[in-house]
Amino acid sequence: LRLESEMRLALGDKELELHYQPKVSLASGRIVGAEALLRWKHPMRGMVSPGVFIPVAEETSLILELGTWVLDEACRQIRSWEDRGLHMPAIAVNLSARQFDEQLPARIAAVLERYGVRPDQIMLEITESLLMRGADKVIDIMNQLVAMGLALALDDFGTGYSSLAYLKKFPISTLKIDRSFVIGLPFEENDCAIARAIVTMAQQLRQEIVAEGVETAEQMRFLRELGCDQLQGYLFSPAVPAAEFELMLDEGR
Ligand code: G
Ligand code: G
Ligand code: MN
Ligand code: NA
Repeated sequence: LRLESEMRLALGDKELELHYQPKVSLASGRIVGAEALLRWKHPMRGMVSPGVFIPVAEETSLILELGTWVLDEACRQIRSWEDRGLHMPAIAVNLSARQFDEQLPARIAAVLERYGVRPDQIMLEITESLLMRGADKVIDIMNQLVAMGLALALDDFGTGYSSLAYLKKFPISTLKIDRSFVIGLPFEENDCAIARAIVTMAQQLRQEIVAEGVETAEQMRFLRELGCDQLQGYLFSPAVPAAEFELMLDEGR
C-alpha cells in the first residue's frame, strides 16, 4: 500500500522516466525500433525496477494511470524527436492486460492526435496472459487497433500457453522470443530446439521475430542462422535515457 501511494505521488512529481532499448536488424545491423521501458527514480530508494512496481500497480487502477502516462510520454518524446529532424524508428510500448478495455483504441487515437504522431510510429507489446483471456472482445479491440494502423507484438513469447492454432486468431505481427530461451543459445540443446521451433512457426505465420536478452556474439550468430529478424539485448545496449538513444541513432548504429 505504501508503494502504491508513493507511486501516485511519483506520477505527479516527475520521478518517472521512459528509457529506450534499441532493436537491431540482423540484415542491416541498424536500429529499426526501440522498446520504451519505464523507470522510477525514487528520491530515497533509488532506481525502482518496473518488475517490482508494475505488479503492484496492476492490482489497482493505478496501472491505468501509469499506462496513460507511458503512452503520453512516448508520443511526446516522438514528437520532440521529429521536431528536431530526427528520423525515428517505431517505439514499442508495453501494455498491461488491464489496459485492454473498450476505451483503449479511443485513448490511443486521442494521444496520437494530441502530438501529431502517426500510428505506425508506435508499436504495442502485449503478453500471452491477455490472449489467454481469449474473449472475442479482446480480439475485437486488437482488430480496431490494427485497423488504426498500429502494430501488435507478443512479448515474452514461449513463457505462456499459446499454441500455433491459438496465435492465428490474433492480429499479431511480431513475436518476441523470451530471453529465458535465448540465455542457453547456442550450447543448451533444449533452448536451441525451442528457439528453432518458435522462429519456424513465426515464419509460417508471416510474423516478424525479435529475440530478447541477446548478450553474446554466439547467440547472435545462432539467431541469424535461424532467420530471426531483429535482436534486442545488452550485446547492443541496455535501455538508455532518451538523450543517449538519440546519440545511437546519430551514429547510425
Ligand atoms: O526494464 P525491466 O527489465 O526492469 O522491466 C521489467 C518488466 O517491467 C518487464 O516485464 C517489462 O515488460 C515491464 N515494463 C517495463 N516498462 C513497462 C511499462 O511501461 N508498462 C508495463 N505494463 N510494463 C512495463
Ligand atoms: O518483459 P520484457 O521483455 O518487457 O522485459 C524486458 C526487460 O529485460 C527489461 O527490464 C530489460 O531491462 C531487460 N533486458 C533487456 N535486455 C536484456 C539482456 O540482454 N539481458 C538481461 N538479463 N536483461 C535484459
Ligand atoms: Mn516488453
Ligand atoms: Na519480454
